[in-house]
Amino acid sequence: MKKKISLIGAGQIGGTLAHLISTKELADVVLFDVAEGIAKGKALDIAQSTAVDGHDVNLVGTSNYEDIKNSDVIIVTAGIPRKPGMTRDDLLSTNLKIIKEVAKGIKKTSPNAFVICITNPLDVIVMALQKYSGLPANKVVGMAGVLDTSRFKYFLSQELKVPIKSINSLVLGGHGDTMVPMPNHTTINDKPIKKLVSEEKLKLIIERTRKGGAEIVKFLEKGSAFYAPAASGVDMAESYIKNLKKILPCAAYLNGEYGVQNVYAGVPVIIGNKGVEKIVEIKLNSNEKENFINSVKSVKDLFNAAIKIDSDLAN
Ligand code: TXD
Repeated sequence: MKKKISLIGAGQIGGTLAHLISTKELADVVLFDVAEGIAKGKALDIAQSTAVDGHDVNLVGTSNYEDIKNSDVIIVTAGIPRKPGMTRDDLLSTNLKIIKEVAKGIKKTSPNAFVICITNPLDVIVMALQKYSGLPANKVVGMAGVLDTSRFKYFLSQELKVPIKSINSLVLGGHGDTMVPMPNHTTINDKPIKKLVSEEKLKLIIERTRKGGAEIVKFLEKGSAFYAPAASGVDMAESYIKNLKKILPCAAYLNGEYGVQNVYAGVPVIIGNKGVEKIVEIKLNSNEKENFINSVKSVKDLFNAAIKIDSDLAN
């Protein structure tokens, strides 16, 4: 039986998600947006592209939540992106209101879906989405670590002129300046990165990874990154739909893991057909632990700001 992926938000990332899902024939697609014309236009355009390579995928564009009924996966990008000079946190109040509406639509039509949130500020928005929707925490996850890790790997591959496939790494913590790239958990052809790159160079690459989103926002002037975020979201959706049980760095609900309680943070998780099936606890040295806790603190601080905007989140 063909799976159904609904994309809430048919903007830059939503449209790219739809196209990637269609070229991979991963599932039928519903593109949902309050700007119905954007959803319908992109769905029709991508549907017409399936004839070129004979991809067997149905695409629908809509602004009616009834059309997302019984989705297997829902990927949420509804919201506004950053403009140059804005931080991800500047998007909080606008995107919080949007996500409350989206959560209502999901709860009503697809309470059994696996929900991947992409909207920024990611760690707080995914936490709000889970609270507003009431879906089980293991079925609501945030996409950030896969993107941040792909940026980190790309910069390393450029520096060392090695194929990206030869690099294993992960980035933990929040999606923002406090993210925690993990050089001690980074290898190239199984060789520890610290034996291949100078400390100075590694620091620069880590800094560029932290600012990876802002670098693209500056170039684009209008809008933010969308190809790599979409590819990252599809990687997570595919692991769920095909039960691949991939270990992926995602914003997941922690309930004691890593010594952290009742907050979403970027950690390695196993994604299979039950959703987040396991939080993978890796050994952190004191510096990594400190950085991780710092990152979690910034998420908690911003969530407290979210509660000030909407006290419904306090429950
Ligand atoms: O790694 C990550 N998680 C980040 C996330 C990487 C890059 C971008 N990140 C964030 O994703 C970005 O800061 C935004 O908050 C979201 C979506 O970014 P995108 O570039 O796709 O934004 P667009 O092109 O503005 O698309 C947003 C769409 C747009 O078409 C609006 O009409 C629609 O969202 N929108 C809504 N859809 C449904 N329901 C409501 N209420 C709604 N409001 C706006």
